Amino acid sequence: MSQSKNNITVIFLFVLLMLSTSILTTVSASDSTSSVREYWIAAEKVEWDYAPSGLNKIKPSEGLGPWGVTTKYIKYRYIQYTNGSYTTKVPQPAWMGLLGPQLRAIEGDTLLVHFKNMADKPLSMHPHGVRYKPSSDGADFEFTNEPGAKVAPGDSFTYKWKADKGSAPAKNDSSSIVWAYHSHVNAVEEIYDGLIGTIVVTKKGKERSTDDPRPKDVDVEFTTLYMVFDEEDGKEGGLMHAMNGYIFGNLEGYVVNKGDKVRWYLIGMGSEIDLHTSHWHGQTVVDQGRRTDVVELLPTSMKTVNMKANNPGTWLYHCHVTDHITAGMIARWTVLRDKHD
Ligand SMILES: [Cu+2]
Repeated sequence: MSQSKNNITVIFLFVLLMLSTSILTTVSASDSTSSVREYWIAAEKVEWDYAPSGLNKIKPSEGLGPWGVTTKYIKYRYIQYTNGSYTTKVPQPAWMGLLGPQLRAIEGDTLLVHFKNMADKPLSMHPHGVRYKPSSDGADFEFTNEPGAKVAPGDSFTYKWKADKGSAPAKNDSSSIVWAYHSHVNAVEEIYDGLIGTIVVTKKGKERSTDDPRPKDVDVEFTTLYMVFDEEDGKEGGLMHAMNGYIFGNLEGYVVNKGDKVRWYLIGMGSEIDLHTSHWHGQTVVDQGRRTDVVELLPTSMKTVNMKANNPGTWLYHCHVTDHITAGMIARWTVLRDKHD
């Protein structure tokens, strides 16, 4: 009798062990499908030059006009560091210009964004598109009293943003989509300050690997922010019609190889004058299934379009609003020839 009781106990313990193993396996499986991605970002006060060459690189004979009287202004920027010691900056490609670092997530991931205010006024980080609690909204301090909504100079705050299903590409989207983030203590002032960057969310299963969240179905990704920075209270020479903070062809580095699948992330920002129409010479793009070579951007539009680069050459790439062409919202991009051309 005592033997049979022992057998029952052994069987019971065995079943319990199997159950607990299967529960543990499930938990670890769900963990392995999503990641926590950490970023260290500082806000810093910098001098910015909208035309570092000093030239109108599109029509040199015309010069920089009223916008060239001065091209240097004090701006604020989001700068990425490798870790919480904030000593080593993460380099950015030249074409990113004034843009803050591009954060990345795969659908299901959590972003832990450590923000340090190294500037001289209260600032924050407020994201579009991702899911967050009020404590990680980075806005509306006078209502919420949340510390992340107003980070004092010298202080730090960690935002927790989830790239859930509601952040990820939907049925008609590309395999990755772009969202903006910006400072939101005094949002209008701080967007013009230059405190703006992007988040790219890749659809689950479309990433290159867990460690490399870039979409696997494209070769090159570029981002362009179209915005008129108002530097002198509306005076024409201080209305800097910029692409990523550059005017008159000073934005450089949009270079691809013939055959590349290129994804363009386009952001519009600003006010009523910021009605922009992104236009490529030499190639067309597909915008959510629609073929075009002009993409409309209103303030805070966030669009993702795709291009198969197969027409070698160096081409204009600009806003097609006539007044904005005149004011220098224009750059170039290049498709390199291959040995068969
Ligand atoms: Cu424009």
